Amino acid sequence: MQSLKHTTFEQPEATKLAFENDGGVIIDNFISAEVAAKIHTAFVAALEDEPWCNIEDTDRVLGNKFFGLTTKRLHGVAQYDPEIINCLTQKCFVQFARHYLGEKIIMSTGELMAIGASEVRQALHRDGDSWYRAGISSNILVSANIALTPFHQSNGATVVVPGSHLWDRDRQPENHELAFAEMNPGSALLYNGQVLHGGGANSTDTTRIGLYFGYIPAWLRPIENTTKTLPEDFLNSLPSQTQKLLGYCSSGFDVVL
Ligand SMILES: O=C(O)CCC(=O)C(=O)O
Repeated sequence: MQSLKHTTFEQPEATKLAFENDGGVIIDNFISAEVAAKIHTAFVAALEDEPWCNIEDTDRVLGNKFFGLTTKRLHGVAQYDPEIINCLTQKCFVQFARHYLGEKIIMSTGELMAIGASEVRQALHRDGDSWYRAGISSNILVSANIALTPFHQSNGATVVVPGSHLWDRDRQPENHELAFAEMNPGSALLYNGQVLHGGGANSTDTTRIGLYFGYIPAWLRPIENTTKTLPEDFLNSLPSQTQKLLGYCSSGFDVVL
């Protein structure tokens, strides 16, 4: 089995080295354990209301073989607690994403990812494949999965294949090439859009919860349409730079014909 390196944002060179070599690195104390607990609490009611994806409901497209069946996903996450915006706009995270994606970046999506008891391992995949058809050869995604509960191999810690962002696309990993993003609440897995990874199997009776953010270059179309997932009043209340990070800004065809 492989392991992922742990660094902090106070060690920028070690962080970049691990990210570039392995395609993923764990940032210890990305936020404090107290802030992680506060954010976790903010999601409790919404998570309870949200059904598991294994319900029989043909209107729901989320519960499928890719996402899993004993998982819950929430979007529009920024509105749940002001600390979430602080995570997203955290200087070190934004600077890190800019280093790889260019000066102008936006959030592609924010997602609460809960993996419930008895969930099986998700298929390994590359998140950058969301834009696969665009045929872009460079990495266009820097993601963070912040642990809001402990992440262990046994309860669904994200499975990562270190180095696979540099592999030929059809190379499949052997079991000994997998690593588990084991971390404490408040720590985060930072990973490259080309690295193979997936939600882990949860053999415990607890739910593992991660808060995901992905940054992309501003010229790329994000996955999440924040004007649909976040209330307009909330978006209007944010500082303009935060609005821009969330892709909420007026642009587009503005020529008067
Ligand atoms: O929850 C996780 O650890 C990762 C989930 C994931 O990679 C996905 O759903 O695309």
